[in-house]
Amino acid sequence: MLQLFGHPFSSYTWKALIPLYDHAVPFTFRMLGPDHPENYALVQRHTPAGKFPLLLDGEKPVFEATGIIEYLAATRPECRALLPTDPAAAAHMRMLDRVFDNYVMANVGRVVQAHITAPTAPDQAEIAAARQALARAYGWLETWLGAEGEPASVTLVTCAAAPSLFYADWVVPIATDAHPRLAAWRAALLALPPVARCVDDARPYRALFPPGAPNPDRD
Ligand SMILES: N[C@@H](CCC(=O)N[C@@H](CS)C(=O)NCC(=O)O)C(=O)O
Repeated sequence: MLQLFGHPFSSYTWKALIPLYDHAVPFTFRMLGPDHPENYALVQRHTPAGKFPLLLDGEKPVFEATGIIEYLAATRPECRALLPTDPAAAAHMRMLDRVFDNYVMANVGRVVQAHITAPTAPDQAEIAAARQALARAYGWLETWLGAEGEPASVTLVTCAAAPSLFYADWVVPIATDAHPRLAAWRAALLALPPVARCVDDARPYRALFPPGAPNPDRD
């Protein structure tokens, strides 16, 4: 039996949940939070940085959201399509996965971290630099979508893109005039049933977003 350790508001937990939900893979969700110190202790024991999500397949720990998706694709026949079988196409998808982690989610993380570090006086220069880097990533993604079109189906790139674009839009809104393809793709991603489920399950936790979350009705 699979166990996934994470939190419903965590973008990287979503990244691992999306393929599990999409393929109806049976698993037990192990919540991280003050009520479950045992789950926290287990994540600390099994992962190099104490970060989640963590997947346990029996006794085997699998960490890093991308690592979990790769593991599901490799070990579960129903998850095989998460990565293309053609090696060059798979390499391309892995490259795109890095774009979302390193240039979208990482810059959201910089803004979040600035607010955690100094809640009453966050470092405005750091926030401005992160927002600028995020806007640059939007420009690249808009051009990429123009060249390749929206990826179909739920794959590694969908799992990476949906949570990172969801939260990025809270930090630097993806304007429909400047980035129409990216805004449309974000909306399409949020309409996918496994993504919509993650968005809904996270709604009660929006107050946890350090820079301040938008209205609960706004995705
Ligand atoms: N590179 C990791 C990043 C995981 C990560 O940053 N997780 C966050 C939650 S979204 C976390 O564990 N935060 C708690 C902490 O850093 O102590 C992955 O892809 O899984």
